[in-house]
Amino acid sequence: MSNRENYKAGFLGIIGQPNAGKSSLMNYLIREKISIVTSKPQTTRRRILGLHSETAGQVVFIDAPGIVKSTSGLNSFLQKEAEDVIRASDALMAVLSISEDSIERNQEIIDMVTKSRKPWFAVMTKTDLTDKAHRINLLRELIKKNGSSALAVSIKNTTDEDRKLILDECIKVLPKAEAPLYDTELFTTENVKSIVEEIIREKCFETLEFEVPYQLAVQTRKFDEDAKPCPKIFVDIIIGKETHKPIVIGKGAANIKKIGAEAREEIQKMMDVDKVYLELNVVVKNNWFENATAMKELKYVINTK
Ligand SMILES: Nc1nc2c(ncn2[C@@H]2O[C@H](COP(=O)(O)OP(=O)(O)OP(=O)(O)O)[C@@H](O)[C@H]2O)c(=O)[nH]1
Ligand SMILES: [Mg+2]
Repeated sequence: MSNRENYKAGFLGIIGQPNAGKSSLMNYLIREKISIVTSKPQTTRRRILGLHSETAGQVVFIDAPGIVKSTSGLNSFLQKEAEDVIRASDALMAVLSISEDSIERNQEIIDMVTKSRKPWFAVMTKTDLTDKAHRINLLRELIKKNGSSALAVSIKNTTDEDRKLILDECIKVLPKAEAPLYDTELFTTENVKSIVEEIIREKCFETLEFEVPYQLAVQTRKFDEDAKPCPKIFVDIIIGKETHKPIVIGKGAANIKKIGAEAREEIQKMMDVDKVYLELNVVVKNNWFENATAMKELKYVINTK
């Protein structure tokens, strides 16, 4: 590794409103789909680590849930998780979407990262949305006024130059380091099992409407990677109400089949195998999202290590 003296490495928290494009941005920067993305807010529930390594340094991205305010249940976990990501990070990237309804929502994020007293910079997202283009200058001014330069990105219309500009800024705000924090060949520290669970949750989020996806969790029951002739995965889709069961299954099992088919295809790609056996089982755990013990079992618990 050249230029050891200027080598940088550290944790960069990705902070923004729900649906701002945080996970999309991380996946784009690390060139791998690690964190799930859907059109619905509050997709990301717990922190997901993504790694970018180059000669100048190593960025350990921490993709966080969007900022929500709540004092109970799963939403309170989301809030604490995002706050804990801020605490655990060496520096922060504020992700500010030009499609945000009000400038105050972006100001709120800027205030949070400023208050942390950690080095930070901002990236404006969704700049391809031409009907919102008039907000770009306003947002740029706001970011400048708060002491950061404003990088801009559209993941629908990406360029290598944008990517490099953002990655350079990420490395700039990180502390000096002797060595990388993780193996430089890795894209993530997530294990295959949790990526599989997240892929299934993504397909549920995309397929199901209203409160159903928000009261749904995914838990692996059995994961036999070495099974022959192909890996075998048994997964529980946990729902909060008995009445959600027919919705998740769908007419003639249409929804569960769709979720299974889409998830299986993506899991096969991710695991780099021709075939996986995937069995989905719908399980009711009444109001699990309001129950601390049930949430803990599903790993929706702050892990401060
Ligand atoms: N048009 C457009 N859409 C984008 C862009 N970036 C993200 N999106 C879309 O915005 C939606 C939310 O993206 P995510 O990456 O899941 O957003 P997030 O901030 O991680 O959301 P949460 O995890 O729910 O907080 C998805 O439908 C994305 O496809 C962009 O640059 N342009
Ligand atoms: Mg996300």
